Amino acid sequence: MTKPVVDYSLYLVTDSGLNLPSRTLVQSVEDSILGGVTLVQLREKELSTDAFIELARKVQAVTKKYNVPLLINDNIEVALAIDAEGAHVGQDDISCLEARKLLGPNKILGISTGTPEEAKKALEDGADYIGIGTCFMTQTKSPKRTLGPIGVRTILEALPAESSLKTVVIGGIKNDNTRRVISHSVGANGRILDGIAVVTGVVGAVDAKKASEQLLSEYKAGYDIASKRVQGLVEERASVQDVLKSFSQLLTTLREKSPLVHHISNYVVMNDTANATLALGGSPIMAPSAAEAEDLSKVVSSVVLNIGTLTESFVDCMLEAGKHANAQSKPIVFDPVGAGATTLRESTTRKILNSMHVDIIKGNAGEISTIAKIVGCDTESIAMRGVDSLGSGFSNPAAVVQAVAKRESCVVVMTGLIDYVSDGTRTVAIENGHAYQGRITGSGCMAASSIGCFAAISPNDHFAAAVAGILAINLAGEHAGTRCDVQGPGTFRAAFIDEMANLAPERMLTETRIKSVEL
Ligand code: 3NM
Ligand code: MG
Repeated sequence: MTKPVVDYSLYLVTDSGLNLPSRTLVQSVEDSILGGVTLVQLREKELSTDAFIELARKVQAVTKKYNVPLLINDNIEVALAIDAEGAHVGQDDISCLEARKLLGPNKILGISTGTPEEAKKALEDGADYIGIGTCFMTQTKSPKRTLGPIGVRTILEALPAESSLKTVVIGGIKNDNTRRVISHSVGANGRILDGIAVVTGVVGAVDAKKASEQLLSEYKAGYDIASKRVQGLVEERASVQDVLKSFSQLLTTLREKSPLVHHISNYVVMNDTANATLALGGSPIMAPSAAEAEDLSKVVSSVVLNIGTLTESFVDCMLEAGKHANAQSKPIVFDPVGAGATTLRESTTRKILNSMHVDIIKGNAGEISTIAKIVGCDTESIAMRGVDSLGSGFSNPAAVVQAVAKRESCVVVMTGLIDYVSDGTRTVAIENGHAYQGRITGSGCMAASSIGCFAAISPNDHFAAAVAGILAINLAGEHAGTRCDVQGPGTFRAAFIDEMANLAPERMLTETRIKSVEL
């Protein structure tokens, strides 16, 4: 017998304890195979070897009927007794080398891994595939920590691009996160996950067939996006010149449409960000309650997440709002205020980036630097810190912004004396602005609101939205800062809001100082 060829796309891992009482485990396995499950693992932690063999034979009757490979969790004796297609072992079980010895060369062998080192060892030890986990919190196990797509990506990147070791992700994989996990975990080495391994998402579903169909279709959609990313296939993008031309039109549209912009903001700037939104032409809704997030996602046009004055309830609300905004395809602007300052802020930033697709990230040099670290972007090699005359601390801030944007497939804005905006391909430096903006609190948060307003009316071009948002704020800053009635930060703050409302679309183009950066 030769080693079976395995399709890992949708890997069902069973759990009798979680199986709904309305059907037998065997029935639920059959239903899920009919829904598209491509590989089954029988995972029984409580059964004696004899009882395990008895159940395995029943399950095998079904998997054989549909020609789907069956793997046995942990117990090699059971795998051999029923001549299953292979086995899966955990880090605390029998070693991969031992398991291989017992199984022989023609059985499928998989091992659970949670670190790059474990993944590399699995490859050396002759595993056919690795389960990468735990991705998200799960009731099925009690994980010490979760990896998220960012952690999964780090493990994929530890593997040689050309190795034949297959990879599946496990832990909290559901219909509503599969696409993002697959598309977002693509390694810089071009590795894409070969499948998703699911327990509750199938075993706990009322209709296991339908749940499997949906999961498989989400996996395929994610794979599609991922392979386009690997091939560098990006859609045609407007040139920076065209973006600039559209800028005054965007402001006009913003005022005509007055879109609702959902803010989960902080106590210090809530009033300023709401007023800035209004002054620019949007309609702010300040709603920091998780219970409102789903309802709001249906009526708002964009979401701004700001992690200043962070509390646990803000975190819950942001995660909930992000999930629903993604589901409704509403753009998300993320303002990682003080991201590196505390453990809570750093872990929240990681959670946000892991659990939703953020469309635009806006931060200062320190915040973007923290984000670069979280997403595994090697800024040291792109631009040394501490040798820059422009105040960002990076010798080549534009390159850092572009690299983070490329890595996260989103638009990144880094504010400072000069502001940088990049979508990973197009990168610009914006020189407009006034020193007073740095002397009041909330200027940066208002910039995020401004970007949120423009993203609301430019849902398909977030780069244009970010450029327009930054330009609008900076031009208002210049107008206010040079007014003769402005005496200091206090009067500037009022004038700043006034000048946002006074922005005239037709003047905007002539005043912009923006440069395309070629890297
Ligand atoms: N192994 P669910 S997580 C069996 O991290 C298993 O190795 C994991 O269950 C690992 O799909 C996990 O219900 C449970 O979240 C996955
Ligand atoms: Mg185990």
